[in-house]
Amino acid sequence: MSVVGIDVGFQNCYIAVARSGGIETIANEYSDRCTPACISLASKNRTIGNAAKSQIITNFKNTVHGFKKFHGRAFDDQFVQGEKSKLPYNLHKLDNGSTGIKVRYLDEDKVFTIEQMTAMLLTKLKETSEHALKKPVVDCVISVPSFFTDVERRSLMDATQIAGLNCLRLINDTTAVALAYGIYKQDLPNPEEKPRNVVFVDIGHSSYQVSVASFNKGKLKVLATAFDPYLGGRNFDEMLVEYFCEDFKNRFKLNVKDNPRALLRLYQECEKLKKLMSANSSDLPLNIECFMNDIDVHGKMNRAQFEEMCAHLLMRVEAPLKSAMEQSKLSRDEIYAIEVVGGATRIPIIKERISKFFGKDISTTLNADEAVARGCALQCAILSPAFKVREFSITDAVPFPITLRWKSLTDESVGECEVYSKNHAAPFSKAITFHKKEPFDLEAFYSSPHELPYPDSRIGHFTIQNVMPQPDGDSSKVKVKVRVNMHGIFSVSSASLIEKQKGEAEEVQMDTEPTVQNEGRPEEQNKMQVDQEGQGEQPAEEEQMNNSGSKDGDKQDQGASSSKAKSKVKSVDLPILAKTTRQLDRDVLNKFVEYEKKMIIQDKLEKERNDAKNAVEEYVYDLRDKLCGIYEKYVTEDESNRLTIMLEDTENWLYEEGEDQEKEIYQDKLSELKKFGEPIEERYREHEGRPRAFDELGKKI
Ligand code: ATP
Ligand code: K
Ligand code: MG
Repeated sequence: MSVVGIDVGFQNCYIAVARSGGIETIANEYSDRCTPACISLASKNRTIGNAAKSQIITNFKNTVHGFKKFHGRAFDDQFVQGEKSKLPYNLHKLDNGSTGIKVRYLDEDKVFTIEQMTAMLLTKLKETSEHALKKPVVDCVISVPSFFTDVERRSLMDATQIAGLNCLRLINDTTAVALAYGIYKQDLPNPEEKPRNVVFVDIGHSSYQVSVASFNKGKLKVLATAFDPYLGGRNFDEMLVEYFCEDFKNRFKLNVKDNPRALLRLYQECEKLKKLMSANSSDLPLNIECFMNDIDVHGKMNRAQFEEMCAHLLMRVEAPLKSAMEQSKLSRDEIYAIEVVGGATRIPIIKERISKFFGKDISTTLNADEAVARGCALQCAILSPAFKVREFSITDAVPFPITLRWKSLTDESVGECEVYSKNHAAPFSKAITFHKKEPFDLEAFYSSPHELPYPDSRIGHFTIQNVMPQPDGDSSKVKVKVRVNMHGIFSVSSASLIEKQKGEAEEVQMDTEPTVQNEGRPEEQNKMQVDQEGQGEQPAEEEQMNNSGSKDGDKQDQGASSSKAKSKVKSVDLPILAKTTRQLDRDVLNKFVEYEKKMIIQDKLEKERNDAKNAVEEYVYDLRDKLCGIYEKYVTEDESNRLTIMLEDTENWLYEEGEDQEKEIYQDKLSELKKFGEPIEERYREHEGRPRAFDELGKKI
């Protein structure tokens, strides 16, 4: 299996892999360890990553970026609508109400789902990893913002499947960073000692995440998470763009916002300026030649000015820190270190604000760009039976409380209980026991919608089927297992009818009747699912913690409501009918899987065609150079003249009717040229090679 970790950022993606030397981040074909989250669609192919980024301005309508936050969101969603007005490409409402992206691809209008867009990006990252590891890559761990809800996570999981990846875990960004921090630390307190508490801060291009984690030897536990999902580097770019739009309007009478290309250029220049200001506090220029209407524009800005105009953004730095600390119930002097990562934490005033909040210096011991990817790869290595890595257990936290409501199908009776409180350990399975005579409904939802960055608090609707009364007419005991899995996704994982027995321990007892249904998604049937219900005899486990961060998924008691039944009971599996927030049906997903494969082939063919064309062009230039260089002695003037004309014709052809031909045509063209070129090359080689061969021989003797 492959050991690969992928940080899918809003702007930048990084890959880390496990090789014999340990975990390392790898570079793509541009020798760049960062692959931009950017896809450009064209009439013959798509380009992804760096090559796509260079199309942002030239092919702005079909170059897609900044789409990560559309996962799981309805087109009518306020956030989507807000973004839509600022994007150079078109969004499109899909039949199921979700957000699609409309582009020209293969000379047709085409709408892609967000899952498909992210899958394209993942395809690229998969290929880059395969190239580095020189073997197929399927298994991987992918990062996700800690505030992503069920629907966003499910959508991302669908994307991984479309790309042909088997995501072993969606790991929260800050948890990946915590793992990268802790796993190599030799001096962590022993398990019985007071843990070391560390705050992790990740400010990327689109969002701001904080977590507090405690470390002991061999383990980490996330105590709290907090976030501002809408604060990141791009907000600072926006402020600069706004400023210069106004400035250019006044000084150059230009309406930048009416010109998408100019606006995109301004965004790029402002981002560069922002980065420069991190290193330099003096006045810095912003110059763009031929900006609009052939006008060169120039402006300037300095750090103090920048900080002043971003004051309202900087005010938002404190809240998540405060919230995370309050939730963790730790005082500031119990914090051992504050580790910051993410590109936007390079802005000096941001670092300053964080440092000021804690009253101590912040640490930047981790690689700000690569820590998330490295953490992902480490998690993948831990999960891989093939890779030896230090035992390290990871207990993450549930970011938003989850409530389960049950409803009788026949009468009015309802009830509810919060099954996962905020910061509850995750992944985690729970068993809930109901007493029912007939099928019942369970509805899962996030209990505090006001905390949710996502507009919809629904998680899923589960009907527990085939529930029947006991032969004596009594209610049956129905045990329902719910779970927040490795990906942070909630599910009702199983339901079973327990044969009547006396004196058993029960965790939660409910007198009303519900129903449950299972979605049966493949990734939930993976090996991490330890709480599979058997058909026959099995020990009853009322509550179980599946601390899947460690290799053996060791189980722990969860305290409070935990109890263990000693008796053996007989249980019968009950079918669950699940309707979750998942967007894509199985057959739609399969169609997308096939389509992605088709696009991969199309890209490959197009690349081969281009390579064939380039080979002709290169041969033309190379031969021409040599004809008046090293080959000069080996051709007659006549021969040389004829060939030169031929090369010129070929060059012209390449710019005219030869511009866009099938691969075979280029290959034929090349062979035709070689028919004339190769004999000359041969003569040259023979002649040049002979004395040297003698020399070699002479040396040997
Ligand atoms: P997200 O985490 O929101 O999904 P991401 O992971 O793609 O986004 P990062 O790569 O962590 O984001 O950070 C990118 C941001 O950091 C961009 O806004 C970029 O301009 C900013 N950035 C990078 N270097 C600097 C710097 N030297 N000074 C200021 N900002 C910087
Ligand atoms: K990133
Ligand atoms: Mg990031």
